[in-house]
Amino acid sequence: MKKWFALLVASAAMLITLTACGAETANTFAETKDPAKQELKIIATNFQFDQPEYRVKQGEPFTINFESKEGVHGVRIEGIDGSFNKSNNTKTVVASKPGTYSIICNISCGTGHSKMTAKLIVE
Ligand SMILES: [Cu+2]
Repeated sequence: MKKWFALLVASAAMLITLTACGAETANTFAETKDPAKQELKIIATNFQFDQPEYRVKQGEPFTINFESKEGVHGVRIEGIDGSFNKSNNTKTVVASKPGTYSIICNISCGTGHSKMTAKLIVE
């Protein structure tokens, strides 16, 4: 009986943590029409992004510019609505809090697709 209760408490705690994390990520970035102070330039080739980590400053609008120099790639950044590719390659957003967010290729581009990951660090 005690074990069962402990398990229930543990699962509930885990669920709360997961939900909280998701909500936090979703609220970090907001699209803005304010002039950008930084640029987040991401260049994709077969099969990698040009940097393992990208950094932007919290509270300063930044413009995302995505370019695919080789192959057909797209990019999705955790917490930022939509994705970027050749025809839709830019957006200006602002981050409200620091954190680390995953960057992934969202177009099934070939053998190295699963290795196409990077990080966006908001500092
Ligand atoms: Cu890919």
